Amino acid sequence: MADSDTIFALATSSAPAAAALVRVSGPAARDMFCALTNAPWQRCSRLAKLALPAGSTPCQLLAFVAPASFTGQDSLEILLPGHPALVHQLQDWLQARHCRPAQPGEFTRRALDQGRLHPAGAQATLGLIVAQDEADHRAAMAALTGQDARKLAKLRDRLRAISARFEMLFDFSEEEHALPEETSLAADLGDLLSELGKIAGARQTRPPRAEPVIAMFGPPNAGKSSLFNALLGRPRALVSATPGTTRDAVEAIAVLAGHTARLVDLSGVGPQDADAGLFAQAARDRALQADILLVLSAPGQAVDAQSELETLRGRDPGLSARCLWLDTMADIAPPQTIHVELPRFAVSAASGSGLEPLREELVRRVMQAALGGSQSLLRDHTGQAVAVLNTLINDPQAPPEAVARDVRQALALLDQALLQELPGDVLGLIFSQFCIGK
Ligand SMILES: Nc1nc2c(ncn2[C@@H]2O[C@H](COP(=O)(O)OP(=O)(O)OP(=O)(O)O)[C@@H](O)[C@H]2O)c(=O)[nH]1
Ligand SMILES: [Mg+2]
Repeated sequence: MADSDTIFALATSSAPAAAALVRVSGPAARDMFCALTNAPWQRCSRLAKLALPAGSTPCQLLAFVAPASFTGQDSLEILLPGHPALVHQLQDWLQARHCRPAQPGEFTRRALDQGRLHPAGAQATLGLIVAQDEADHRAAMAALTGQDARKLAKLRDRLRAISARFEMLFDFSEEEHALPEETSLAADLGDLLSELGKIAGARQTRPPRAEPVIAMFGPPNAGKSSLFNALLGRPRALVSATPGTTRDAVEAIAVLAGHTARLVDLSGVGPQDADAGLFAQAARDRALQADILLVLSAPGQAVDAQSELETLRGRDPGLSARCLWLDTMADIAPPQTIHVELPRFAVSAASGSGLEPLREELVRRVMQAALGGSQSLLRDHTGQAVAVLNTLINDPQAPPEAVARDVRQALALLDQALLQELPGDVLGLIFSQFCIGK
């Protein structure tokens, strides 16, 4: 994947629309622009005509001269009528002119390679893509615009000053004037801690997963194995009308829109579970470990499914954030009218109805799980620093040398948060999660 290749990607939806935007980045962008407009290469917007098999097609060209472009390379944006056939023809046209389709995240990777984007920015861009709610969105924007980093840099300087005062205290701890200074330091540290806490965020975070686990959970005969096979695209698990068919968990790797996940089909749980609850208990344990838990309920099973969900929630109050509720067998009956406080999908493994929206939601959640809970190393490191300082502040008996050591450790964590020196494997993970065109 050399940066000397010229890459292109559709940046808008592939569905019919008023307009479509194709981005091009690399050395061939300049020649293409000059050939199409007879104009010199410069940052500008020009109208042009593309000679496509469908005929002469009007388009608007936006030229970005290196290094003043998103990728830092010569880049072109081609805006044309949003007809899928025309877009395909333009893509063929580009391939015939030494361009190749971009890999997922390749535009952002180039921006990073050319120094146009900070690793934290790349990560925040992904955070924006997978944002689940307003809070995620706000956090990703704060990271992307550098707002978090600027705030954190100031807080780190404050902590550095506090650290120096602690060191002095350590040196003069035998002296009388140490006591008022100790009180004032504790107060300053408390203030700082609450500011740092705002950046770290209150959200519970989970470590990144290479293969996020999606588990099928619900009463016997809820259609778990059928949905497992449907998502997998092949008949891996046994399906039968006899309740209690699945006993040991069945696992398989599924690729959902290019994203890898581990699907786990569990034994049925509830009043009619198999083998006096032995398999059901194993199923509940596995369900709690899932990154994404699908709670399945066939017509007539909602009360049982809900009571099982409550049992699990009793063991992990944070579980709801990882759960989706699926009303199965939508081809034979509509979803039961029961209130469920979870995102809800009506699906049919038999007819395939409702599977597409479910897949889209799963892809989003798999991307999030693959990256871990916070989607920000800056926030993760800040969170670790907050944890260190919290322990310290809650232990007033700690000897001054231990306090000074902990403050130094927190400082190092904040330095790391600001440096954002992402190891290569983390970067690879981030870019593999991007959609084409980003
Ligand atoms: N009409 C219809 N029938 C379905 C659908 N999904 C599953 N079934 C049927 O429901 C029965 C149970 O399906 P399974 O997928 O084996 O259910 P399960 O939840 O894995 O059951 P256990 O392994 O016994 O817990 C089978 O007869 C399936 O053919 C569906 O979407 N529509
Ligand atoms: Mg089964």
